[in-house]
Amino acid sequence: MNGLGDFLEWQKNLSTKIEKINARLLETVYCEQEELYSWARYTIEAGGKRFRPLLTILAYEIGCDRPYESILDLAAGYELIHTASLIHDDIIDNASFRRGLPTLNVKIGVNNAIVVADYLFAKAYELGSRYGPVVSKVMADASTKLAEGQILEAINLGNLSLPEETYLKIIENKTARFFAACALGATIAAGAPENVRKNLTDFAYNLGMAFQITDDILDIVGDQKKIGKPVLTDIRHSAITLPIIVALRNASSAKRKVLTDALRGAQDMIEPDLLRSVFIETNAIDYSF
Ligand code: GRG
Repeated sequence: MNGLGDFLEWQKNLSTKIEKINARLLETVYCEQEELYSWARYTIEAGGKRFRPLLTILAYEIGCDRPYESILDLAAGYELIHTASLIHDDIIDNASFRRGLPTLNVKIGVNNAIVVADYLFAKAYELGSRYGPVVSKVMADASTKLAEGQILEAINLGNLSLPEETYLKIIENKTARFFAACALGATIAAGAPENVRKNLTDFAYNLGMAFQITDDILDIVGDQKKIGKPVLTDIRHSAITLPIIVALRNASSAKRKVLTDALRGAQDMIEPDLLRSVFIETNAIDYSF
């Protein structure tokens, strides 16, 4: 791929790529156990942006001239790890909505949801193993970082003095390193030269950081229909994100109290518009965004 023209052409074929990713995901999770298959299908058919598999395909196509169909297994593998981790995340948060539908924990109960996620993880690593030990390790390392990021976030829930560097470490592990692994795994599979691997991996890492910060902003000002879950979900779970760190730093004491009450789980006291006004007045988010 060379230049903007090629990228625009690439974008035109996006829906075909998403259809192929979806077909590969469904083929992969097929099994004889009827309930397991239908529950795995439910999570896959719920959709999602398919950002990670698309990034995997993009990096592969930049890395070599072979057709992207040969990287679909790896792309699907990354999406399965992502989907499985969201199932676990929803269990941890006791969340009710994901991708615009009831979460698996609500639909089939926590115990079964845990097993469906475990099943998706198993299938994902099997797909990754088709590209050899080096690519498999890249995939496994990304999962390790995902777990580290999740735990670092969990132990800091409600920590009103969370340093910005710790927040950045959390999102690096939860999202940026995973994006970077998509690009690295794909370019290794493509046999791309070292400089191409490095540049694409760095690009994906930075994209991941920006993606997660945007995700954190959308938790405050997003549209529930577009983000697929209620707004202010993170705040209700006392997660400390970048807009919160900035707002806590800049708020007057009255506004600070509104925010700290919300973060301390005083659920009944959350008035969304009042809470949003804290972020706008403290310049923590630009509402014209
Ligand atoms: C993989 C070993 C292992 C453990 C998992 C539960 C857990 C540990 C990690 C969860 C971390 C987490 C919640 C990451 C989510 C980050 C994120 C930006 C989610 C939203 O991604 P989108 O917007 O979602 O791409 P869609 O639904 O579009 O796919």
